[in-house]
Amino acid sequence: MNCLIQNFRGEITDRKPIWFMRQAGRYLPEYRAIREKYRMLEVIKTPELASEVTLQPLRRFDLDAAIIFADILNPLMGMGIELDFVQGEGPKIFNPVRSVSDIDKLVVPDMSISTDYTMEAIRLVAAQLNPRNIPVIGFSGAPFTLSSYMIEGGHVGNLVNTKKLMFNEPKAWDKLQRKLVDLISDYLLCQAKSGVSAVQIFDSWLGLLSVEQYKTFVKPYLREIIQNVRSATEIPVVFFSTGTYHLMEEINQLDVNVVGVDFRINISQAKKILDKKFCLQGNLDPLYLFSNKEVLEKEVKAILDQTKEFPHVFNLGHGILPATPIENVEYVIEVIRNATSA
Ligand code: 1CP
Repeated sequence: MNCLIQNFRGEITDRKPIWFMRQAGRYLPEYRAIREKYRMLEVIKTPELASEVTLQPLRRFDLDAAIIFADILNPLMGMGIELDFVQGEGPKIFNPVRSVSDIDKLVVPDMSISTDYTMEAIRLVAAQLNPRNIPVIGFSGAPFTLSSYMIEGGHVGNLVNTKKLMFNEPKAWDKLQRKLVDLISDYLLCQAKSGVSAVQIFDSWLGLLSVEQYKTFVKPYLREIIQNVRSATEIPVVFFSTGTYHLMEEINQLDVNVVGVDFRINISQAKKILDKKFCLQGNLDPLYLFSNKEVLEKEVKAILDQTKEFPHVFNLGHGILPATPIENVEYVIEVIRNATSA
């Protein structure tokens, strides 16, 4: 079995598994070359291009997994959400969801059809990587983070519209969450059928909620998705969020295999709060990739020292940034490979 999957399943291995969130992206010249010719959505919707971009970082670096190239937002197009990725601005939604009637209009499509392009990209990548014993990771946004984009219409900011809907119209919120539970469960299970070896749920903006808000407006839906996935497939499930130190006791109750830890938390501290059963993933601050080699090495080694005694997958504490120097990505991997025995 691949060392990443072994750790995800609760084993400690000699080889430290490594992958980076957003490992396919603008910091790679070969990615920029593709993006000069094709729009973001074209890359996502063309299986050969999505597969090519997914494989790019694995040609350069000694990584232990690929993450399928897509975005958390494109699956929403099948619901009737109109969106695009605007150069320099990030995602933009042209028909944000603000009222009960907007929510009523949203459909829950069959994801094997509406995101057939991603399923085909997964099959293409898995055909290349599985013979080399390298797993493909699938993913989805979590209902809360997806809702925040759907409601705000783009970058989430302080969530003013999202919280307004949550607080003033809890029934409408529930209706939206139920549609997203069905969509996300179907999406993740389709990815499992298409050949991913693990799935990661991104709840990137969860840290903007209080514990009570989490319990009321997020927890029941998240639990249902995890339950749906776990009861239908054996593949490990990763839960990633940021700014959620105050929610660790809650995250501890999720029935997932792996907790993605962001860079704000000391990873050994996170381990103390969380049950032994979890593998942890993370958590180098992506900004250390802009520092000098001495600082970078010290920080990488600090994470290695803290994670010797439990299942752990090395990753960043959030996505890799577009201006990241490639040689520093190489250096992180070199430090890890030299410091650990395999
Ligand atoms: O080429 C470009 O200019 C597009 C930049 C880009 C890329 C490379 C976007 C727009 N999305 C992606 C790919 C992507 N997004 C992946 C691919 C696989 C990989 O990791 O290599 C993944 C897993 C995502 C997930 C994603 N998209 C998240 C969750 C993770 C996180 O960073 O918190 C979020 C919040 C998004 C929304 C999004 N899409 C793109 C941008 C710039 C953003 C963030 C916008 C914002 O700040 O709100």
